[in-house]
Amino acid sequence: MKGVLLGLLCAMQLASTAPLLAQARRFPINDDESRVTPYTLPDPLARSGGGRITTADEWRRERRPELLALFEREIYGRSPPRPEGMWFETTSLDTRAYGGRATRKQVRVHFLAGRSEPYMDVLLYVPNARRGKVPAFLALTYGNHTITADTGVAISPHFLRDNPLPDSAGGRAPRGAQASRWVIDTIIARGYALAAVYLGDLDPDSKNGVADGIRPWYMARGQRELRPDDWAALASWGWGLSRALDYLERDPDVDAKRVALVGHSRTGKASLWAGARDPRFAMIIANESGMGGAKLSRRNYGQTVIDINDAFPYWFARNFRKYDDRERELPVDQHELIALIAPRPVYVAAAMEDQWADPRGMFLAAKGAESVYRLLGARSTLPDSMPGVHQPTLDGPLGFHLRTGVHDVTEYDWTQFLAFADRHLRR
Ligand code: GTR
Repeated sequence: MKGVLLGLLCAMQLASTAPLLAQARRFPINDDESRVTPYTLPDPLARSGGGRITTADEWRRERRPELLALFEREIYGRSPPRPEGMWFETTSLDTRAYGGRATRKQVRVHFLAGRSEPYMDVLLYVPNARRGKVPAFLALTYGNHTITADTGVAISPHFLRDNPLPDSAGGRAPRGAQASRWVIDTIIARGYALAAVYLGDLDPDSKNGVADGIRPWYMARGQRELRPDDWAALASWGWGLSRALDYLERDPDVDAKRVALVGHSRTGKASLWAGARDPRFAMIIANESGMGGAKLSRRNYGQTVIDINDAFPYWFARNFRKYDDRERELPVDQHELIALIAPRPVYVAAAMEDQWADPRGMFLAAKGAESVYRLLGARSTLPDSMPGVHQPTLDGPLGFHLRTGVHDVTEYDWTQFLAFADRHLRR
């Protein structure tokens, strides 16, 4: 089953079963706050060999690389470096998109020198009312054509492979099917560009999909299967985001130093990982990213490691399976993933009827990163305890909100994301 459908199904399922998570699951799932077992989080500033990190320099030189390597080895898997010989091909350009308010560009990013495959496509909308380079949001999609009704957006050949269409009219995921999640008009009007990449251009998001993605292209000679610490689907999506930024660095209209990643759910997980690895991203927005994203793995509330590894064995490195039902043995927890992004701004968003993603566990992960932000001179303004609904924290480098409603991306979410970006990305 493919991305869009799965996303919809999952949103429906979550909407209807919010208080009953435990019953429908293959593995016991806790949704009762009073049954959360006490846990101790690893201290991001504790040296593995003993002692504490006390300066920004020690963090950058010692601890950050150490933590990053742990996340890479145990959770997301190792990704290849930026490919040499990458080349970019503008496949279409229209200065009259969105009623003349935006320029639409589509750029094919070819990963290998001298050949067409493998590639991914970047869809880019740039506001026409711009003076100089603009900041941008960059996101993964379930089909670039699903985010807008704009008929000029190409349907990725990989999308057609992943979603065999019953007819040419759009079939299962017609143009604009996900448009409510993308306030493109508002983004443009507020002076931001939007860049989008279909995740299936990198990995098709299915159990036996690896052969259709880019990972086989980067296997060593003679290597037949992925090693326990090789990159998995989430890492391949995150890697693609870095490749999109490689392109944006060449685009004359985008300020590549002010690119915010924005991701929801599985793409929120991939965005956090991309932001942790690649310091060029200026800001990360992770909407309802849950398990493997901003949620603390040690908190037994909502989705667990065993559940996600069972449902999506291809999202994480094989090593992650060691922690099925053994979260406490993880050498890291997800507050340290946020800390890896410090001092760059991170926005974590949650929804009341998305207990699966553990709103409180995500808030606590952001809190758990504060010590690193402080060490790097960025003062968090998060409240001491979990805020109520519709009380966003927007000022400090760590943002958070909890809204009413289900697992989704709504206008309320974008209102906060844009406000957060205005505060931290505007000159
Ligand atoms: C669910 C998964 C969540 C989340 C979600 C999504 O099935 O359990 O962790 O990633 O999919 O991406 O919509």
